Amino acid sequence: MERVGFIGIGLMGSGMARNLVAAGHDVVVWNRTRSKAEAVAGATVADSPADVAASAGVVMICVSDTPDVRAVVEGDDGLLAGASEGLLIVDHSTISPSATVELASRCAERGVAWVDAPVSGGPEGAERGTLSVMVGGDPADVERARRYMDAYSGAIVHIGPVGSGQVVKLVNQVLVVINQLASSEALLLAQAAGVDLEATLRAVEGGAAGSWMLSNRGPQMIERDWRPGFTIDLQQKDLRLVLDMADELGVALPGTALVFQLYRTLQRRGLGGEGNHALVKALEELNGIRLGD
Ligand code: NA7
Repeated sequence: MERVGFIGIGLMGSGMARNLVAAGHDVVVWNRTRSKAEAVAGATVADSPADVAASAGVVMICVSDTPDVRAVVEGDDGLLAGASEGLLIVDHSTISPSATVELASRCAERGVAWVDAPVSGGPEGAERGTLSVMVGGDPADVERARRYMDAYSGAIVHIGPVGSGQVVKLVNQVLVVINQLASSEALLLAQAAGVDLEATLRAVEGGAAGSWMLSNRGPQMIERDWRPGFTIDLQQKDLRLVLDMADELGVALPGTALVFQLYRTLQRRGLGGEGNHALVKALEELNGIRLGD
């Protein structure tokens, strides 16, 4: 096994990096805010992405958005500044599929391989090691990456060439937000009718209407616990990517567009740092009904 680097110790990256250490890998980490990297017990902390690239054979990235991945890869002290031929970059961030293809081809010119591997399952999945990973890349690179991703993944699906993992992650986000809208409308209706919300959840989650969103975020919505598994600001970043791709392809996604607008009202109210399940607050405002009253 090669030494493995991990860049981006945020809500997702921290669980993933910890699981790499727990699986016995030799792990080197870097995070812009150094204290989060230092909190990964058993890992070595590097001074820059370039240092990570110089000492590891495979480097995972899990940072916020497309410009952030560019900065980590192509910045002055970025991965390419320290990379030698044969390095494999595995990008777990959710970013633009077309920027992914472009970055991968610039890396290829330097003999550096790229696998896009966005994840689903939230910080809970990262911590439990049960993430779903949607992978794009050359089959040999994907097999090489799989040996490390196994430490935090429940399902690793190789979709096709570089960029295809990001495309499928955007498909995933359509399902996430429409499930979130469904959960919000359903619980508000139950609230208006005066039935017990927890009993409602228990009664419906095992049937045809069940979803990960309802089972995992429904209880948080009932308790009005808005701590993020995934923030509204990051959700909007993904929906922008979804709507851009749909626009390029000439596809209408009316439900997704509606959720994007509802989240915008919450961002205007300064709630962008809350979890994506706070979507229900936009519908509470429209209806003058509040869960839990
Ligand atoms: P978080 O918890 O907001 O973490 C974001 C991470 O990205 C965090 O480690 C940030 O460092 C890092 N970051 C953000 N911008 C940069 C730049 N420009 N340079 C270096 N590092 C940066 O997000 P999640 O963990 O929930 O999600 C991460 C990705 O996975 C995202 O694409 C999701 O859509 C899926 P910081 O600690 O702020 O210094």
